[in-house]
Amino acid sequence: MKFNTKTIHGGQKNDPAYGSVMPPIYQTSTYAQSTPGGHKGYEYSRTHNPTRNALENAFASIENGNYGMAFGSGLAAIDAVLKLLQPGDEVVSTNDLYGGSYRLFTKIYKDFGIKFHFVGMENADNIEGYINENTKLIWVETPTNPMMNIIDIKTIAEVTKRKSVLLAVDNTFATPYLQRPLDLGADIVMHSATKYIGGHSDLVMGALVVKDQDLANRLYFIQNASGAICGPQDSFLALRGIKTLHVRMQRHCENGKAVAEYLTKHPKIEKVYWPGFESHPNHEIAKSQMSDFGGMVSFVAKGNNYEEAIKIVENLKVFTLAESLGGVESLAGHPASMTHASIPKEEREKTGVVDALIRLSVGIEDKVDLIADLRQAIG
Ligand code: P1T
Repeated sequence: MKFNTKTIHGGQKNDPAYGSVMPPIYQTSTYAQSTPGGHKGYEYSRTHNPTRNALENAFASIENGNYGMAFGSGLAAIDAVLKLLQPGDEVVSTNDLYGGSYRLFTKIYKDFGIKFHFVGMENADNIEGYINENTKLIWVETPTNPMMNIIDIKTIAEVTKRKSVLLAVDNTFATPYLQRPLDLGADIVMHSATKYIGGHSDLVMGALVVKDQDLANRLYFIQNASGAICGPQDSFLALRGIKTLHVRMQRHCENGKAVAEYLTKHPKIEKVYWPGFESHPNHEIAKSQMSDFGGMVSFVAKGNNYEEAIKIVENLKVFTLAESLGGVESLAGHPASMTHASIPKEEREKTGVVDALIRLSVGIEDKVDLIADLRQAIG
């Protein structure tokens, strides 16, 4: 099945009870048993729920995996991956990543005896020097949030396979429409389904997809034992979101390109970060592992000035100043004070997350209105 068909039918079957085309919202915590253990495959909704299971099958299908898991947030999904580790284990992570992932790593798991190395992976060879016998996981975000760096998943996977280390890829920015990390050799793909997967800024959710059965069993055990699952209503919304992922992404890419090209020609803009530019340091890798360049664009106005950046985001009218991304509506964010505030200033500035940086999640409105809004806001 092609991707655009999988978003609608992948892993799905009509409901056996009445043939409903959409999986019903099974808003139940428990299931009747005729005798202890005499049930229809469902005992308790933390462990299994038919609506969530339908969504988990859809996740597995669109990422070309075998097993999907849905969680109460993207961070809950990352937390489940980290629970595969033991004290003394080491993780090598991209140095540019969502502030909340960095906070979970450094403020929670570091205290449980896990060591994190934050490494610029734009050159995949950089990771070799950080891998030792304690290394158990490589954590890759690509494109990175918010600097839009591109990491070569296939080359990193060759290293992790050779060293028997797990490779997890946060695919939130790209979505499986643009990039399928499991096909490139990753072991785990993770999503903040809050973003493009849900697509309508109306839910908070996380996802994991894997191919390997043993790894899936360990993660299902953690999902049930720790309990950070999502509810049936949100599962239904995410399933509905997935059905239009391909059409939404097409427009996100088209509008993202138009906005990036507009900004780069604007005399008051100094730097635009978007992997579709031929001048992007890893444009060739982006071209080889992604089918287009997505709807996320970051930029800095001339003078690299904090006050100027705040003025721009306050002036925007069609773009809403807000955390998050990936919804149909355009959003603007100020990473230094919002999504990446939990990363110390010295650390974030090393990767380019300066106080003047603005991040745009370009929505699917008419691009003429988006560009007009940027024009009036930049002045
Ligand atoms: O917010 P949550 O669903 O828990 O997902 C966390 C997360 C993980 N990975 C990436 C790449 C993310 O961007 C996020 C969440 N990011 C934002 C809220 C944001 O505005 O960047």
